[in-house]
Amino acid sequence: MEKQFKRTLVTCALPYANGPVHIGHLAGVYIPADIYVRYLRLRGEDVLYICGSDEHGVPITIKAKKEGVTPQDIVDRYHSIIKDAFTGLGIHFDIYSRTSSAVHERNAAAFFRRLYDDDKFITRETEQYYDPEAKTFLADRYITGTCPKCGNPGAYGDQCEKCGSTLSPEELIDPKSALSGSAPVKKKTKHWYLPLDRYEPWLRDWILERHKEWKTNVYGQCKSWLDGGLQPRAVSRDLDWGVPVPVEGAEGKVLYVWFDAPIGYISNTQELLPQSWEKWWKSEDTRLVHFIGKDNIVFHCIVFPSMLKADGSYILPDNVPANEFLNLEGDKISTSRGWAVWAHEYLKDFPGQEDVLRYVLCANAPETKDNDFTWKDFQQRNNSELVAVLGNFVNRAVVLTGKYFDGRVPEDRSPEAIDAETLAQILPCREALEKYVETFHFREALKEAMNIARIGNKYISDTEPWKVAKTDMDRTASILRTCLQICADLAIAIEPFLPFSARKLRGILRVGIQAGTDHRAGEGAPTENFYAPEPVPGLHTAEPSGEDLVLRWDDLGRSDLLPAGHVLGEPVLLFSKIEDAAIQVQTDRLAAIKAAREAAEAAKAAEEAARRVEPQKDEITYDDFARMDIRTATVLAAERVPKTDKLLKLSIDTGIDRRTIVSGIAEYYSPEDMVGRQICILANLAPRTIRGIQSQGMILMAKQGDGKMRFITPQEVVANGAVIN
Ligand code: B3M
Ligand code: ZN
Repeated sequence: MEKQFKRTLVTCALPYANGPVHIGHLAGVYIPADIYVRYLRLRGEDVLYICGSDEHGVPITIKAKKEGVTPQDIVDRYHSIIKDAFTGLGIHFDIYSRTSSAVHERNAAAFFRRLYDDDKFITRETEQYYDPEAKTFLADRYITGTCPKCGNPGAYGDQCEKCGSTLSPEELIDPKSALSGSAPVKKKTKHWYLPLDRYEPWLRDWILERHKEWKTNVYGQCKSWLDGGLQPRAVSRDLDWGVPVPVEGAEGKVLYVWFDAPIGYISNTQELLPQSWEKWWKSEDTRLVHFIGKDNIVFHCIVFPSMLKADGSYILPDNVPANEFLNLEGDKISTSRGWAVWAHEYLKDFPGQEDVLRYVLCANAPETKDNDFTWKDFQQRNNSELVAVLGNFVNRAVVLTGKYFDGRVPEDRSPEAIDAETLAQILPCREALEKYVETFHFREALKEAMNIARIGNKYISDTEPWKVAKTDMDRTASILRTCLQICADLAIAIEPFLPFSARKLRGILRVGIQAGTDHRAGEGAPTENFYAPEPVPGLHTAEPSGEDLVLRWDDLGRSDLLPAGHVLGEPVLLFSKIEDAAIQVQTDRLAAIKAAREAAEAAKAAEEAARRVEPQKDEITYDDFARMDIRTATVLAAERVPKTDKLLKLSIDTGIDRRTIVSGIAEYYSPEDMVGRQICILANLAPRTIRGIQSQGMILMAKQGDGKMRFITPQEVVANGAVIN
């Protein structure tokens, strides 16, 4: 028998405030969490919905340094962009706070201090790279040097972005500090470590024995971490941006971002509910669920639970339904490479179509394996699913009711078996939807909600009320009444997934939905949620519209949701077709990003190739060299050699004689470039016939690592035939 909880605490991974959120974040974490919370609230559950910006960590300080601003400037910028984007997409956390808040700094320090005072940490003294000029320790990312694997001179102390190798600063050739450029030195530094190894037996039991119900990808990753053996993990860093370590003598040290960030969930709860936060975090009646991406599994299933266990007064997560990754047009989404669809940009480009993105990201969610987002699929799902099925069914039902019954729900004047049989199909969809949502299978749950629209669409196409109306208005009344009941089912079923469209549909049907409470108002009584209909004018009737009907989740699947005579609102379109032009704008934008990246990579590759130096040849004696007769010469005439784009035929004055040399420099020089130039030649090279032309000698060229050729010319003009020694 599953344990009954009094309340559910849902946390969402705190997005790093070093960039906007993109569709990968939304599909992986925030849309599934929002569906789950909305659903639980519709079921009348008491849910607390927590998130906020994760504002510490080295990437933020690096971005600040790159832009010449402070880390606070960076997090302020992105905190508000991220927060507005969530609101714009209907993701309404009870609080969206931030880890640079005073509450969090106090709370994270106090959390650390409790573990410190209880001797739950071990300390280790290690040698870290230190910048003697900037007088600061250097995080790996702050050390640059040449990659030992591929020669990339701009590799970082933790990774080479060119060949992708994971590195350590010790491996870098000629390491330099990214702060001052000086050579870093090794210096002893003390840090605190959480001895995860001590929690291994407990974690094995808690996860592997008592949470076999966790998603396969999550359970599997935890098992491999545990099978690999856990090591103590540092919980402090030498950085000046973060929560200072609250221990005497720890100046210049801050909490490691992955120690501090999960505590942010607790801090944000305290900020919202200063009096009553403990019942959410310390009572066994609370069910804690963390929504995260797969790269955060170890922190939410191993590290944070060990921290909570070490403290001993907190509950532990009951589930951590991590998703895999979403790719974009077949390529990994990357904030640093700009390869993303940003949430805030989507809202600007597709105003009023928030639900289309919610729909596509749920339908394509990477729930069990990485998945791909394409703009073509986005357009196709909108046009052939949302518009053609859901929108079309609702619109036909309401428009025809307006046409034949003055916008009022008709009496069931002439029922037939197909009506009740059709309505009887809704309850199984609801039951399946509930099972899927409660086990975090949101893609399948969404399909069940859409099945209700498919059932309605099939029913109206099969019964063809527009034809029946020509002869039998009573039958038409029953058909449309049945359709409108299904529309009311949809207003409830799509609410967790498509809240904007559900609100519009409530306006068309003039129904409100009684949902559970939320805690956005903070302390005191939670706010009752009544999802009001979007106000729309009454349809075809001078009378004021009837009383808004109030529906609940449990009404879903009943066959008499809308009573006869209930006045409907205007049949506004729930969705609109997305034209190719709108998609073209997006694919052009991505193409431009890809082209710019490829050009930058090519330029970088060429630059690096140009610096590549050929190894020295085998040693020769002076006599070997002395046999070569190298002279100055001047080009008198030049022309391309037919049928090749590499060769030039040059007539030159060697000071000894006039001769022809054929040279492979046409890629780098035009004939016009060459005439009049003084060059250096190897005069006594045995003549060769090249493309039928006898070439007597060779022009000396400097060839770079990238193959680019430049001819050698004396600094000042000297007489032709001058001997070069
Ligand atoms: N800031 C998100 C990430 O790894 C990370 C989550 C913290 S949740 C406590 O992208
Ligand atoms: Zn490399």
